[in-house]
Amino acid sequence: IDKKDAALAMAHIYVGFAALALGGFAGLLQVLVRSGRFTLPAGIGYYQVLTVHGVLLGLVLTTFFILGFQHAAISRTAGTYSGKSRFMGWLGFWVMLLGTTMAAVMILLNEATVLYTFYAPLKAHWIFYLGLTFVVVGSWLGGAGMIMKYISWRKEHPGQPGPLLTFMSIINTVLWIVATIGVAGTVLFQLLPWSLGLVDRVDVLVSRTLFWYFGHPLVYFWLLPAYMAWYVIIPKIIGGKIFSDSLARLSFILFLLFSIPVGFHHQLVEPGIDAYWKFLQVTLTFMVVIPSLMTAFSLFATFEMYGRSKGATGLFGWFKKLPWGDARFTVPFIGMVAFIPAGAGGLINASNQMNQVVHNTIWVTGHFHLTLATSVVLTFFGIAYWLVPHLTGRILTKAMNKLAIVQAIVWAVGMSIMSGAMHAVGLLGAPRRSSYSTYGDAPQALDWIPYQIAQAIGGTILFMGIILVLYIFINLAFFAPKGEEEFPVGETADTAERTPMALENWRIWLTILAALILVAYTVPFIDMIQNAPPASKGYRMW
Ligand code: HAS
Repeated sequence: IDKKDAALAMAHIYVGFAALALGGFAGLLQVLVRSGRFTLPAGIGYYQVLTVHGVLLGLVLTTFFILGFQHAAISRTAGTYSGKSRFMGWLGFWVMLLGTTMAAVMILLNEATVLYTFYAPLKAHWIFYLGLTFVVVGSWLGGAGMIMKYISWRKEHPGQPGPLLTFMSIINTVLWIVATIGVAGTVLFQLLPWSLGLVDRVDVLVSRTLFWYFGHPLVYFWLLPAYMAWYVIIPKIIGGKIFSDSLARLSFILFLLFSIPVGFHHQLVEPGIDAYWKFLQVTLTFMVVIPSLMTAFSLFATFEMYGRSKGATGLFGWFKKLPWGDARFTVPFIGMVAFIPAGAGGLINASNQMNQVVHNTIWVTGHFHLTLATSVVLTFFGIAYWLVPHLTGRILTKAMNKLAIVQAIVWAVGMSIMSGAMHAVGLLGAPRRSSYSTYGDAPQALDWIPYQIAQAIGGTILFMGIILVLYIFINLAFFAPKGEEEFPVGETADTAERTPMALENWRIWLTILAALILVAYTVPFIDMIQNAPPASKGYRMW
């Protein structure tokens, strides 16, 4: 891609990997503390370190990496950015970086130990909330740059569907913009005034609901770039074709429609929300599983078509034909395999009765270390292994390719141990987000100890994985031999149907999206506001 666009994308990716280094270290400290064998020095608190870990890895690494990747993907498939798009991209980057710095300083000063979900009643310094506001506004500016490029492409190519990777990036951007309205609402109207002392109390239920209106689509904002790689990039890397352009687009549209009106599945045990609305949102949650099943189907089809074209026979003969020695394929593939148990865990979480068992246990932490920290993050690493050299004008050498495969195996082993132990001990009732000294040393908790130690072992192996990926990243960014690394973009299979233009009719999809959000949230919000007890009673208010 164009050098100036490459610089914009790389700027985001540098910040993402810096967050990985610091956030990963915080993760190591955490599993050690939870094992009960280690105490943090200098009076640093467990929850402070947990906040550093969650914010840096869950919010900073993801948002910066995703925006960087999407800028590159759009520039590659829709063409070089105009001056205006690039300006918006840079403006967004600097505003986000300013916001991140403000929030990070407050966390390090222990003025914002509110975890990565930061909803009330935990309260942070106002600078933290202002920083978050800048991060969100910055991401909107960057997103606006992408949308401007897409609009100009469509004007130049009337009657044609946008390039698939660009279309997918725009879906993810729209999803992000609609989702962040919720978090902007709670930050601007509740948390900022409260932390500035302008109001005494805030309604915690409203704060949590606005957060989860954002918090669930957030996880698909993380997932969709991985799906972009699985749908569009992996077929090219293995030498095959995309099974169907229309299927890929439809699955992204379904994510846009169904990922937002489902936040209540994080609030199933919460009083103050009528069971009817929880039921409705759980039903919608099961709808958002469908595009993932479509993705699994499409991936198997791509692999099988490719394998058969190479002479594979039998039901699974294609498996042997895949390019196992190529890190650009193998690393994300390990992520795909992890997504099968990870997704199954999600279905358990979403089932009302089973949620009563797992909610607020460390099972949930196990779930998102398989989804986000394995499927998504390994795919991001797999992307970085060709994207970083592509952007810096270098190549992925054979030695780095091998090391990248070793890295992914180390990661998979560490994560299987850590996340497996989290799932298991969660079923024994071990709570999430609690320091060893909060519950772990109680006699009733003795059964948990072996699992906590397994978590520490898994977490330590994972930390080695982080050191390896950082080593590879620094090599690819600064030291690998100069050359041209391909930005792979797959073509659609000849057998696929033509893509209907209705799939790119934003009027239809945005109308359905607005209708679904209104149906899922209007009455519950009216209920919350009408039934809120007077502030003087204190209930639900802090
Ligand atoms: Fe989740 C909690 C439900 C997916 C992340 N989730 C969380 C939290 C996070 C998170 C961070 O309903 C904790 C939030 C907090 O701090 O409190 N989740 C789901 C459901 C799905 C799901 C139904 N989650 C994700 C993804 C995440 C993520 C993706 C991040 C990226 N989750 C929940 C619920 C809770 C929750 C409840 C609240 C729990 C509570 O009580 O607090 C679904 O989207 C999953 C669908 C996935 C599939 C799998 C498809 C498989 C594919 C791979 C194909 C493989 C191939 C290769 C082709 C159905 C596509 C195979 C080759 C071979 C040879 C085998």
